[in-house]
Amino acid sequence: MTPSNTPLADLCRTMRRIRTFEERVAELYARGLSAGSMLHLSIGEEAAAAGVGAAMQPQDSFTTHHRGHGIFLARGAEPSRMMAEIAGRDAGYCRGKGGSMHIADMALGHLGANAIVGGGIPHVVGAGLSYKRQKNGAISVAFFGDGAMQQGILYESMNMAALWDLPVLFVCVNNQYGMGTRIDLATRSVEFDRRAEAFGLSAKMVDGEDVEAVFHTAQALADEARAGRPGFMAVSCFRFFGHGRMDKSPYRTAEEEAAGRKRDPIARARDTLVERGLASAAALDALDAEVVREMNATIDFAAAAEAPPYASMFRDVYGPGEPEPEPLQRRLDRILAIA
Ligand SMILES: Cc1ncc(C[n+]2csc(CCOP(=O)(O)OP(=O)(O)O)c2C)c(N)n1
Ligand SMILES: [Mg+2]
Repeated sequence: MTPSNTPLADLCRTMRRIRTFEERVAELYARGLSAGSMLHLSIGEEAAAAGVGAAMQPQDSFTTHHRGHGIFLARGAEPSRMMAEIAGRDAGYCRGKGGSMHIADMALGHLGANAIVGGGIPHVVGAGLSYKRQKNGAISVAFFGDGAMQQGILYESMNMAALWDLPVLFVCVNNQYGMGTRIDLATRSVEFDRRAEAFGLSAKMVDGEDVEAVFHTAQALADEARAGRPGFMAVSCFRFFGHGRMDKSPYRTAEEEAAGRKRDPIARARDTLVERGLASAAALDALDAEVVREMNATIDFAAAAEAPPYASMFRDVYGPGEPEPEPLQRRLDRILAIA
């Protein structure tokens, strides 16, 4: 049987594509080809992206936190254009000006990744309000980390979404850490669903090792949100590597890391497919090899792509109707005069 005939196989493949893509992102960084110094990998957290992403529809939109590569891939991003963006190339989704942490694409409903913890959350409330008025059947989904559970903007956003019956879903990817701070050192209450319920949202906690559970929970909450009952879900998972590429996680013991990495949603999905007789290990290996080929090509594409031309520095940065930015040469002259 071909594994792609089952939803679990599709979810497994999406997770494999995310992980392999991010392994290539790490390679891009190690080779000095990434733009900017910060890169955040979601390896270990793939079930949140794949499971919720699969429960969304083409008309839906979303925002992500700074660890959002996987979510965008799960929503149909073209990996080579993503890699080009992360490398700061003109062929990237934002012509190299967004990079890993500010990637966006209106065509795929990506309203923007955001480096400010909690920063992307209120945007989905605005999107949800517009969808409600347009009656277009779309929902808007905010993805954020457990760190944002301690940000006030989340509570203003949940309150407004509930009060106005907006088609919105809040998704907390709880990887147990905000940078080097373990979640129980950041809050006395880790029962996040109870916080959301207090605002009148439908709320669920789900195990991020089990991608099917994430998918089914997201589907149920997305259906409710589409009917004007906003929801919240927290996906519990483990960040396999450091916060950023330079972080060697000195705040975690080797035992904790080893135990955390055993909570691997991809290994679990593979085992389940084989146990249920839905795929052979050999067929899954062949699919993995195909994904590796696909993702290897993204590095070659990004490495060969051009940087944006110097003269385009301010193009696409300001919206139509916004005041013209100061011409580049004049700005440089002014800065040099001050220096
Ligand atoms: C408002 C704000 N405060 C602090 C930071 C610095 N910062 C960047 S990422 C991060 C941790 C975020 O943790 P979490 O939300 O759990 O996301 P994760 O990195 O675990 O995916 C912090 C504190 C920031 N970017 N924005
Ligand atoms: Mg976190």
